[in-house]
Amino acid sequence: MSGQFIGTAAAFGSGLSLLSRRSEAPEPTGIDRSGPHQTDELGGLVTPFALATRYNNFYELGWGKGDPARHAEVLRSYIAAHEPWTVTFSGEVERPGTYDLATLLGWGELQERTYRLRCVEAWSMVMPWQGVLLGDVLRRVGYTSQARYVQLTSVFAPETLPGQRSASLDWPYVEGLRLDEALHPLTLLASGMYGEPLPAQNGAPLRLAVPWKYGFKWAKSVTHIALTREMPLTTWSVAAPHEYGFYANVNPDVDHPRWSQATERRLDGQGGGLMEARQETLPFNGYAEQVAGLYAGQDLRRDF
Ligand SMILES: Nc1nc2c(c(=O)[nH]1)N[C@H]1C(S)=C(S)[C@@H](COP(=O)(O)O)O[C@H]1N2
Ligand SMILES: [Mo]
Repeated sequence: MSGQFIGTAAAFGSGLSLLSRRSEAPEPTGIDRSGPHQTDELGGLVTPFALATRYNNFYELGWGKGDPARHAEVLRSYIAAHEPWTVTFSGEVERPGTYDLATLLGWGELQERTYRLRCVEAWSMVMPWQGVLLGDVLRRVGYTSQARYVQLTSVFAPETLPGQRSASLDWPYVEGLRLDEALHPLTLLASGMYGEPLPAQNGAPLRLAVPWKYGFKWAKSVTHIALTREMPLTTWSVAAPHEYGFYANVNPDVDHPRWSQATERRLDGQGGGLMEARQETLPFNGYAEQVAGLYAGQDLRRDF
């Protein structure tokens, strides 16, 4: 694969030390690191940092789009109080155990990717990410011949996170991928964005980035990764099984039961906030060339 949306750490000098210290770093505020000519490989403008950090879905921090930014300090403090952040690997793995973030980030070469994030709610952003391949991490931990799926679990701290005090969703937030999706070279565990440590509202200190799937697959603030034989439960397919499936591939031909998925509002800061014109949604969010082969022979209307 080539193109400016995929790259490694070469241009990101002190990246690794930044990554390992990221949860202690001060939160960047009001920084717009997206230059006027920075785009994804399809020419889409990178969303301003200020918008990407103020219009979020992170239900652990509230249900409004502004709530995650408003409550970010709660998660920041939680992370600081739990240094070092750890991720526990279990299930069909060769070397189960709990590993700290710096160790995990050392298991892969640092990647720089500019990805579209397409929310199932029919808005989208273009954001630059830094992280490691989930595949590199899984190969390092090792998976058994029985492993077929990966489940990722987000932070669980109901005494701290305001959204987890209500039973609005089944907490903790869980998401999953088929093993071949998890091993795909587009699938990242991101620890930074816009060249900064991941802001709390965007899923600090470590979140999934899987650009051909709807945003709800991009689990934030990951604490557990389990390899499983059976398809794991996922939060949204449990909450509303007729609306959200396990696969959740971006697909303009399969509408949400309550709205069309044919178009999206691109939040690129050009239209005065949220007034951007709609644009067409692309199959697999524009990554079909790379990932369509994963689903050969599969009925993607049934496996939505
Ligand atoms: N743990 C957790 N992860 C989550 C969510 C959430 O509510 N909780 N929301 C998802 C949804 S619906 C979207 S669109 C993206 C939004 O990511 P962003 O706020 O960084 O743009 O995060 C996803 N990851
Ligand atoms: Mo979403």
